[in-house]
Amino acid sequence: MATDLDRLEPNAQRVQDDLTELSQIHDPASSGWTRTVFSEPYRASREWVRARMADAGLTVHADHAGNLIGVLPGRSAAAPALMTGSHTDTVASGGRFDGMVGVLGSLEVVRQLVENDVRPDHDLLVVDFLGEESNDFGLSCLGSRALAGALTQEHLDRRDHHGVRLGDRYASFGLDPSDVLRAAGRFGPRGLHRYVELHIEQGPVLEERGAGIGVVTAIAGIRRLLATFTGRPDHAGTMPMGDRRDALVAAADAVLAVRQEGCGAPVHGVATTSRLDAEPGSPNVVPGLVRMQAEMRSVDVDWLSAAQVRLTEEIARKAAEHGVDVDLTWSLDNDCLPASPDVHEVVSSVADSLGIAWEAVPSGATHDAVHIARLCPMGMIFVPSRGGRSHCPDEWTDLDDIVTGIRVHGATLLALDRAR
Ligand code: HGY
Ligand code: MN
Ligand code: MN
Repeated sequence: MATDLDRLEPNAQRVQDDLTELSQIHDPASSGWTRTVFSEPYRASREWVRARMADAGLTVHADHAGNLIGVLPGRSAAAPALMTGSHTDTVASGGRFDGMVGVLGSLEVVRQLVENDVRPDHDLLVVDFLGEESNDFGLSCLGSRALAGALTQEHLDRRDHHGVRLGDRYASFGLDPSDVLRAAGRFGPRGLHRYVELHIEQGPVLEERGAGIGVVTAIAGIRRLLATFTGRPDHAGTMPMGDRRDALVAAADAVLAVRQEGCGAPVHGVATTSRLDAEPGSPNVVPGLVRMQAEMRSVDVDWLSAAQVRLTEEIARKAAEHGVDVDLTWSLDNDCLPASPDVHEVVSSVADSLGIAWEAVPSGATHDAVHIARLCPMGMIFVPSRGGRSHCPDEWTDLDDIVTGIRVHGATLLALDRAR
């Protein structure tokens, strides 16, 4: 499948320099690397990315939703565009590779194409999507969601723990919320041909199986839970144990119920409680109010739906035992989505032709690809994560593995360019 053109050799030192430079733009006050959406470090990093896109030979603009879109014009004036990219925002105290490998790897592909005078038929769009990481609004993939027409007024009206609206955060970042809602499909008049994204695996499978490349089979669906437990505040020194309505004890049972569901999943399925806020939080007061944040994920949508029902019943039952009322609000972050078989076939054939061992793997992490899949057939290329760790300062992928991923990424884009 691969031709000489596809053996474009990434410049490893240039990739390393880009990763190093971008990782230096972060919030110094926190451990690891923090560049969360709408933050000042994130604002600064967007300017750096925009400049690197232009240096690579792309014509760059920011769309209404805050996505940075770089265009490498193709030879054909009639063909739909090829799209690739990822994100450069991080979780709080995150790592240096999640998302960055996809954006900077795509820039290295563009530089190889320009330097070797290889011009695809299709326009090539390289996108740094705004705000891929889930945030205080419980919503991941803000930019790709908007581009795919899936960001709604309800989303913009969501409030964070401090009561701030998402729409107002956009405005504080210089983006008009009403424009954000009109960003759908505004990347070119001829639609999209294919989308492929390069990303770190963020799990242990490739390393365990000694594979250099993961070909993603599906992206997990995510259901998010916000639970509010209302008990009764009492004096911690005088109220007898049997007479209490302790909201934090009810929440603790719910945390264990979430974990039990995740551990009981028959196929890929996970469940996590990530936050408990107890009030009043005084050492001598029985907690009267607790807010709990949790999520469940799986590539098995039937399990996900059944688990949501079981968990809702179990949490309510346990809360009643403690005399605590509970309000459960579930939301869908994204549906489970299979990758396109034809893009999957191209990636695996390219890896085979380059003699690179690959594995078909599901993605427990969500990605911008899950939203762009609304616009065209999509696929993803994974590179190994050391120890399967991610969303933490220890997140690491060897440069050699990143270069291998870029080689497969570039050859895949050229193969998709030839695909009708
Ligand atoms: O949450 C995720 O899976 C992704 O890292 N935003
Ligand atoms: Mn990511
Ligand atoms: Mn992430």
